[in-house]
Amino acid sequence: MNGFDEIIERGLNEIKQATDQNKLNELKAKYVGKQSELAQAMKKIAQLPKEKKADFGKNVNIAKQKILSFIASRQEEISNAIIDSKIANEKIDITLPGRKTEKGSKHPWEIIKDDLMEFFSSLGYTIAEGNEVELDRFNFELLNIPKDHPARAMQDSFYIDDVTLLRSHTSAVQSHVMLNAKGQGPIKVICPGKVYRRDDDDMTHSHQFGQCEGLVIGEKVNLGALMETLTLMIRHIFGAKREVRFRPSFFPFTEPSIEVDVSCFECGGKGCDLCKGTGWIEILGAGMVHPNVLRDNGFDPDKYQGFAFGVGIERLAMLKYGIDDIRKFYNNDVSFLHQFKGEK
Ligand code: FA5
Repeated sequence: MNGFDEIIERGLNEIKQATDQNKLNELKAKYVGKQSELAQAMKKIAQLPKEKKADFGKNVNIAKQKILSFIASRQEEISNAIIDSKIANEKIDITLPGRKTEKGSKHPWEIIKDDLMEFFSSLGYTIAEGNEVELDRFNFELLNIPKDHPARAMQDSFYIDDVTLLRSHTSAVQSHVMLNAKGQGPIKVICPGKVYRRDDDDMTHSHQFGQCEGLVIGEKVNLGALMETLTLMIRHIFGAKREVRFRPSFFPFTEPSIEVDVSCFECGGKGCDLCKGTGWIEILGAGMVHPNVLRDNGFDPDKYQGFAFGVGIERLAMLKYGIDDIRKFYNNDVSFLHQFKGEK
C-alpha cells in the first residue's frame, strides 16, 4: 500500500513473540526509535517531489502508529498474563485443613488457687493482694517475731537488703489488712500467692511455692470455727473420704497453733519416701491470732479474736492429683501439664 507494509508485518511478528517489557522496549526502539528504518525514511522526505511529500509523511506516521498500537496491546497482554499467573499461584485452597494450634491447659497450681478463691468467696471472704517483695516488719516483726527471734530460722529467707526480703509466707499480708482496717472488725480475707524460702528442694519442698493465707477477725471467733472452716475446705478439695489429722503446733503469731496433715496418697499411710516414712503430708499451719499480733496491728485483743491459716498450694495439688514430686510444678514439662487438660 505505501511501501511500509513489510516493516509493519516484520514488526508485528516480532512484537507478538515478545514475552516481557524489556523486549518490548527494545522493539520500540528498533521500529520507531531515532535509528529505526521509519526514522531513516523520514529523513529522505526532503528529497521527494513536492506533491509526494504529504502522502509519504502520512504513510510513515500511519506505520509508526500501527507499530506503537501493536506494542501497547502486547504490553497489556503481557501484564494481564503476569496478573493471571500471580492469581493462579497465590490462590488459597479453602478446602485444605487448617493448621492445628495446640491448646494450652491450666497449670495445676492455678487450678487449686482458683478453686480456693472460688470456695472462700462463696463463704463471704474477700481476696487481699499482698507483696512478694516485702518489708521485714510485715513478714516478721508485726507477726510477733522480733529481730533475733529463734522462730526466724523456721523460715530461712532471701533478703534483698537489711530490711527488705522476698516474703517467706503469705502471713505477711495479715498486718497490711489489719492496719488498713484501723482496729475495726470484722475481717474475712484470703490471700493466695507465691512465697520464697532458702529451703533445699526435695520431693515436697521447693524454694518457691504457693500459699493461701486466710484471716478472720471478729468479736466471736473461736478455734471451733477455724477447725470447721478448714474441714470444709479440705472436704471441698479432696472429698469426704480422705483421712485428715489436726495436731498441735507452734507459730509465734498464733496461740494455740495447729497443723493439718492429709494421708499420703503414695503409700496410703504406710510410710514412703514421699511422706518421709510418716504416712502423712502436711498441708497447712493455722491457729488463733496471738493477742500481741492483734494489739500491734491496731486491734483490741479484749474485744476481738481472730483465726488465721496458711495452706500450701502445691501440697494440695500433689495430694489431689497424686503428683509425686513438687519439682514437676516448675520444670515446664508440657506432657506433665497436658494431664490437667479439662480440669476446671
Ligand atoms: C507458715 O508458713 C505459716 N505462715 C502458716 C500459718 C498461717 C500458721 C497463719 C498460722 C497462721 P509453714 O512454714 O508450716 O507455716 O508453711 C505452711 C504450709 O506451706 C505447709 O504446711 C506446707 O503446705 C507449705 N510449705 C511450707 N514449706 C514449703 C516448701 N518448702 N515447699 C512447698 N510447700 C511448703
